[in-house]
Amino acid sequence: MKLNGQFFSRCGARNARNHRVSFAIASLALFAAGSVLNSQANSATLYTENFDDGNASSRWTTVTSGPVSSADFAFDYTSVLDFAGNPIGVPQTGQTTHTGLKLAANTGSTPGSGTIAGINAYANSLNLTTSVVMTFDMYAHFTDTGFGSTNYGTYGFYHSTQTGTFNSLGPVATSGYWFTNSSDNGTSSAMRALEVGTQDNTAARYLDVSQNPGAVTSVTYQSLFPDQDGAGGFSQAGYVLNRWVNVRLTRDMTSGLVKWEMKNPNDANYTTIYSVIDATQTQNSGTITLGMTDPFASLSGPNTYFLYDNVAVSEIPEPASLTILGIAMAGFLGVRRRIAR
Ligand SMILES: [Ca+2]
Ligand SMILES: [Ca+2]
Repeated sequence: MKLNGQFFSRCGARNARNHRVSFAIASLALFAAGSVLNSQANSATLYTENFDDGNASSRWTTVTSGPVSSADFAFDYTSVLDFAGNPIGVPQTGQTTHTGLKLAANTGSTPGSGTIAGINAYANSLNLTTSVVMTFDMYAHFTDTGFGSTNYGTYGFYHSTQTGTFNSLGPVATSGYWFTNSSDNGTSSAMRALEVGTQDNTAARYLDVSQNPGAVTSVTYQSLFPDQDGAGGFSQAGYVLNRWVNVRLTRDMTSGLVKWEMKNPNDANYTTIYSVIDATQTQNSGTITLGMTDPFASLSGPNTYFLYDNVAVSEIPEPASLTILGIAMAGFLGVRRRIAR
């Protein structure tokens, strides 16, 4: 080892042994540091989808239930207006593109006709097997007076199958962690987290100790998403209807943490909507999904749909590597102290 030789040629004989130990441990520390850095660099991003190239439909598998559901994987929202007639804008600061995924369920033009329906898109060629963070942007669009406004965004990760929709208020699908938020307060629970088909109704695990942002005690929900139209029904305090929302899902397989967070595009920090330490962790591989469900037979109008954009999945570095680095650094510093005496 040439570097080793050069290093020791400059060392006095008396301290050669200490220096050799010091150098070996320093090398280990540097190797460990390099491993961590490489690990972070290599594993930082597992998946991205911005829908901007127009070919995203080939990269996702769509499953529908109900006869009038649709997916547009190259939807241009440049000219989409909100309830007040203003452009909906973009969900990320500085974003210049306006192409995303549009999902609709139970959509039609005749109020009064309709059926409960769901649609989910699953990313192809993605198999999450480690701890990850998933982020995406969502807009629950509704400007159809006279039609049903209560719909749910449905999304999740670690789905070992690409079959099954989240239909009505429960997933037909048989795998993964699911998260679903009502666009407004049309049901008893707007925020629902599920493992496979089992909904977690432990209130303490949700923001404001409630799954219902409309409850008078749900002050954080309502300050997070303030009402935008006063007495009007196109926006209600605490609900995601008619606004861009940044969503973040976290799964840490070491601790068992499963966390669901949201924020407005201009917020500095996410707000935790739901958090649990999953002791059993039975859902340990699979892909991601984005979806929409209409849990009521009343029809959704032509301007009632969910938009998604800027999907990304990053791996959480394993803490074991950091532990190795810590041990190595402690050993290195210990030797340094002994030499200094
Ligand atoms: Ca996009
Ligand atoms: Ca309102």
